[in-house]
Amino acid sequence: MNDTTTINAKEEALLARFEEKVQNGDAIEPRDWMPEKYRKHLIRQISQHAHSEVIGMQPEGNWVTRAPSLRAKQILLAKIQDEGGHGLYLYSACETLGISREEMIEQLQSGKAKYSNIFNYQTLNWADIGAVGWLVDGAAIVNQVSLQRTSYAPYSRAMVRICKEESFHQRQGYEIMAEMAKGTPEQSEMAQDALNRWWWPSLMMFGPHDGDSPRSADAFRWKIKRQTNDELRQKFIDKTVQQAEVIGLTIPDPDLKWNEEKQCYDYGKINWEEFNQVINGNGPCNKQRIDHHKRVHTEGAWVREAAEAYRLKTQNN
Ligand code: FAQ
Repeated sequence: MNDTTTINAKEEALLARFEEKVQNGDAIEPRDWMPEKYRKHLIRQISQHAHSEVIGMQPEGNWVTRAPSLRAKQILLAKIQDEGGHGLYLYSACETLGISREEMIEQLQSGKAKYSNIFNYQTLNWADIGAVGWLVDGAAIVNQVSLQRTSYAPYSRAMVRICKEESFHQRQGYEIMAEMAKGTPEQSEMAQDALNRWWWPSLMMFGPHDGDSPRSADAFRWKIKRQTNDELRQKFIDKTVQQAEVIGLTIPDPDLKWNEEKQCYDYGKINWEEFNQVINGNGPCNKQRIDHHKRVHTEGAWVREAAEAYRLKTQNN
């Protein structure tokens, strides 16, 4: 037996052990052996998730100084800080896979790494802040609750923590929408208009339909994903249609219809051409979001340098 055969046999045994663990529903920890493809798949997904949380602070941050009351401002500030915190948990989880924060930031800023389609749309008025909380956080929760059972333990632990905070976010958005929907005719019109603009991009957040999702096969094999893009999208639609009815708003989809047999809503066609444009850098705000990230990252260099100097000083003492 030569060296290569021995190495291959060893690798195969490790792979078999890994597959068995995943199939048994055991969690994979950073110290465990894992196939390179699994590690890369996770780096892609977790880093893109982290970037989404951080870029997602921008459309909301835009409204902090224009919140209509001190209470609204405090709540919005707390929510945005939470999103920054979610980004940090996720970057840390991703670092356990052997990629540095600097590399991840470089991939985001160079356009190599994606972030959620949804944050490339403008928040035009206060009703949009309601729609983001209600729909965007609402969609994020449905996806993230499912990811709490993902096979990679640091990602799963981050999801448990994040989900607790996300439900507060969804409620603050729904409260804004409910208040506006029962306000003056102009306010209720603004709420409906925000729903009209955010509904379809929110459905796109779940990714392409199952048959068109190239990453899903590996994600299921390794139990990274537990439910398909379409299953999660359907869950979100069924929940949200009822919430819209309660506050008297109309979902902007003429094909939306309760399907008695399937016990869920049928819905209209999603514009995947728009989705592809947006995730490939050509949405209404892609350039603005990345330019802003680059500028703030450069301006914040001194904070990172100071933190590093402090770390070295305390380490040497
Ligand atoms: N946007 O084969 P699949 C939040 C890409 S957090 C952009 O189905 P996969 C909190 C996908 O990356 C929101 N790109 O891929 C908040 C792939 O391209 P790639 C973020 C998308 O990974 C609220 C290609 O299309 N949440 O909102 C999107 O199996 C308010 C093919 O797709 C997460 O990231 C999209 N929507 O499934 C913060 C959850 N969908 O990478 C602030 C974790 C697909 O090969 C304010 N991620 N693509 O170049 C996931 O669950 C999955 O990665 C999916 C995509 C479901 C997003």
